Amino acid sequence: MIWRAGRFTYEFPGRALIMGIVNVTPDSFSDGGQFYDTERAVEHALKLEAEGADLLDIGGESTRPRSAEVSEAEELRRVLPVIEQLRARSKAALSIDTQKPEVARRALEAGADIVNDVAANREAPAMWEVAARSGAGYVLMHMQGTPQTMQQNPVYHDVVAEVAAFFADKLLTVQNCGVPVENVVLDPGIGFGKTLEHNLQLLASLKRFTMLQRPVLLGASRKSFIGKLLGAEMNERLPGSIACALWAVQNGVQIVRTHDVRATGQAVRMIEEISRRQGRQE
Ligand code: HH2
Repeated sequence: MIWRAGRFTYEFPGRALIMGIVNVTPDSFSDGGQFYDTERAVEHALKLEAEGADLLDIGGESTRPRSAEVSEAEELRRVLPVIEQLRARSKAALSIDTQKPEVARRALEAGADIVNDVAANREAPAMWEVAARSGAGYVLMHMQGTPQTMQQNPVYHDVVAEVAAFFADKLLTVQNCGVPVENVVLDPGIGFGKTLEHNLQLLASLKRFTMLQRPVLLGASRKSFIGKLLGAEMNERLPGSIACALWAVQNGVQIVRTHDVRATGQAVRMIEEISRRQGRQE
């Protein structure tokens, strides 16, 4: 299976890709304010790359539950200089994490390779038209509602079936808008309009999504469901996050989105080497 993403083409099965998170925000749920200026964001991104990130996901608007919406001008002010500098200084693939088509368009123009679309549940086609024109990779993520409303009372009849149906429906929609299927990655959107139980059910059923003939991305890093399940504060969630990453890779997920690149990358490499030998022995 091929994934085309701007300047990059990835082939799977292969080793899993590590996507490092670069939040150029004052209010992200786990690291808000830490990398909230161009220089610090760029240094952090280069550090994540040195630690083994294949992809760098740059975001200028927090999507944590009940987060404040950011204007287009402010979001552009945060992310564009970071993307421009990384395009010159980094060899990693660059992803723009945004809900706004104009931010995606300008980010791609500045050198981003991938649109990470957490709001793929919208109806308007503008984002898909931007992705179609550019040849960028496109992350199609499931969310119920919006970041402002999503955790109020998420309800599903069958969360796994509904996310699978969403993927099937949106895969057709984005292709109708001109996004080549080879550019699309699917993401069940852990924590986006989901209870603890929904998140665990989605993780337990990842094979339903990895069967769909597109690469799957998973972002569980430091999320609150880990804290809820384990009674772990934000700075205690690395073991739970790594467990999710390893489970995901063992179930066929090709891209892991994480704040903790070195630790997660090491754990993933370890399990991949062991799994490969198991395949040879059987
Ligand atoms: N999670 C977050 C943001 N973007 N994109 C994808 N594709 N998948 C995810 O699971 C995902 C995402 C939330 O994490 P973070 O960026 O650390 O927080 P915030 O949204 O508060 O900036």
